[in-house]
Amino acid sequence: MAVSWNRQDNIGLIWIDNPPVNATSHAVREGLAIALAEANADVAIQAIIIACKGKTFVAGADVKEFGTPPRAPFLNDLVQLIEDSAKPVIAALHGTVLGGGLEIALAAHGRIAALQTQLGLPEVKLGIIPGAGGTQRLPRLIGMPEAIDMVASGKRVSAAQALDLGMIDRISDNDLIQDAIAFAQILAGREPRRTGTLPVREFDGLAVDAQITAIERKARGQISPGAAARSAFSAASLPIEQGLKREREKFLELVNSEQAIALRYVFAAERLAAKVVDLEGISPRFVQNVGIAGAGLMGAGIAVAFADAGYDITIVERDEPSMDLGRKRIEAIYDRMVKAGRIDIALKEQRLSRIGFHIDRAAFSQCDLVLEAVFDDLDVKQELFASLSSIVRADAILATNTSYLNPDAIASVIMNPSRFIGLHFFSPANIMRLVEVVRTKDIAPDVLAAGLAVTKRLGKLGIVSGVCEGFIGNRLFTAYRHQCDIMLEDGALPHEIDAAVEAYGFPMGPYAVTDLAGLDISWARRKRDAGKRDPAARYVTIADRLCEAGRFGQKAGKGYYAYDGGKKSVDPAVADLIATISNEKGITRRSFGQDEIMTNIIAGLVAEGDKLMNEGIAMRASDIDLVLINGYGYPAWRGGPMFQSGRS
Ligand code: 3H9
Repeated sequence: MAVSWNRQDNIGLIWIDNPPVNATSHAVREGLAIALAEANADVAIQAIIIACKGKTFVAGADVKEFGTPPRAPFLNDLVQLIEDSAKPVIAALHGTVLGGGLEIALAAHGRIAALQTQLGLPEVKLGIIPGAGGTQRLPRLIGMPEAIDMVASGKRVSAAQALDLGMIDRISDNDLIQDAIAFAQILAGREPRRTGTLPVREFDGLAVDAQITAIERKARGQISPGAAARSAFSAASLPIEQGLKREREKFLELVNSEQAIALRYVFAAERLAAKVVDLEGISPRFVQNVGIAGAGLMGAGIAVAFADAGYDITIVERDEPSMDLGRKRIEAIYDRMVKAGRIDIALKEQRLSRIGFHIDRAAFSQCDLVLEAVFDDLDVKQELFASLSSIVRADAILATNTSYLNPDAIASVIMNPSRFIGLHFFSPANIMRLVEVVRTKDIAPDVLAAGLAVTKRLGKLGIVSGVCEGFIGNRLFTAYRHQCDIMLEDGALPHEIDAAVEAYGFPMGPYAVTDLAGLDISWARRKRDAGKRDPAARYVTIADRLCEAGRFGQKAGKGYYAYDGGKKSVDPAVADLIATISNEKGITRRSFGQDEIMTNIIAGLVAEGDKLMNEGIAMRASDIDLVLINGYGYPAWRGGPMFQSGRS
């Protein structure tokens, strides 16, 4: 049964049991409404607790029901029943209290949470706004700017933060249900404190206006963050009944919007990405002690990602000065987090204490996984892995973070290549969510499963890729850049393409990105690989010519743009150079509109996506969309090129 209840002395205990995440499916809503009515009708009961079986309190409305005809009782009505209950209702929270789950809790008259609980209203990530009172009750409990921040970002807060904010009343660090019963005894027989009747604390109206404007700008075309913020803002001016009515109308308007449909696709795609047919029933090989070879920019970011996820890390650098530099890099990342208020000094120290620094590779001897983040050169990597083979345990996993080299070629020097995997992190590795989990030729199933399990524990999205030059991401990026370069040669200018791409919803256009990353590394690669190029394929020389002119990007003060005093501006010299190149090739330049630019880019991405599927490099079309969204800034609310072209 999805909902059951019993009486313990004067307390009615309602249990929701709807695995895997206790979503408020129809059976839960119906059962909860009945249980509430029965517990209220039982004269021996003075207070009611709502709690959940399994690993979490309600994690939201059932997303599988979205897009299907709604069936009463509706969640918003049920939540109102909770708030209107004559007897005090206490929500006993654990796990991830999200969306409709938090809305149930907000309507209760008391909230107690287990220590590890996380709470949030992530609806915006599904292209909707909370539809069961979240935007109206949260500001009444925690204040306007804080509530707007939560509903518009969808971020989660910890139980401790929730307590500080006033979102919950108590934390249980012992037995949640016993503590909830003790709390219920205090409220028993008292007049419930109804969240909907509370006033919204005074706030600075101008500051909140600016906050909402900033949210809308940052959303770059996505509707839900601004809509959620505005709905929360209305709590200050509208009586609760009207606020709830408007919130519901907006929810119903958005739930079947194109953006919400695309974001639901992304939600399902992310869960699908973790499912690999031949890994069913395979337990991942155990990983807790992680070795990282190299603490350059990439290695440092990777070390932070692992330390944040509770792994024990051993870093080995080639000498003392490099080791000190690596340590400083890692400390600097943590200092930035402290400065941004994301962690405190104690947490920084705790995480740093998980990382050991060494210059002798023998330090890797007890690691469960050793990942290299050294210079992307086959000889360097082969030398490293050849020596690691005799240092690490026989069952230890060996991983490469190479972006372009063939992992199977690297693995050829390893005694047992079945333990070799590619884990391709994106830079900055402690921030970027995407990791390509590369299925090498001889990989053991429990090693591939470990790659996925590790990325999940890191809070990242692992996408399985076959072996090819550049894997899924760089292949797509190359195709994307090629389309853009062709348009440059045919008549567009870098700032026009960047503007079209940014208007579409990407945070940055391709040429601004290239200037930021630097043009020199890919130039070196192009020169190295010149012999491998298909002579029949169209080759655009603009990037090479910019490099020849010393225009290596922001670090050189000039690239596709000029950077006088660090400020980006369109450079006529670049337009002249591009026009010269077009002229040399006998191309009559023409103008490109934003729609045409995007149509061409998407067509290029879809064509490369098809190739990746046909070659078996990508497992499914939706993985291709996820790589673009999480690695390259493709707007999630558009679903991705494969989704838009009807391929997934
Ligand atoms: C909402 O609440 C709207 C309301 O404001 C208003 C309504 C009127 N529904 O992620 P996992 C499934 S909107 C149905 O791998 P984890 C998921 O598909 C909702 N199913 O586990 C998967 O199934 P399968 C707001 C759901 O431990 C399985 O559970 N809430 C839902 O890594 C395990 O999922 C959210 O947006 C759902 N809501 O993470 C929360 N959620 O095994 C979204 C999950 O068949 N969910 N499933 O593939 C999450 O963030 C994570 O799933 C959670 C668990 C943190 C809960």
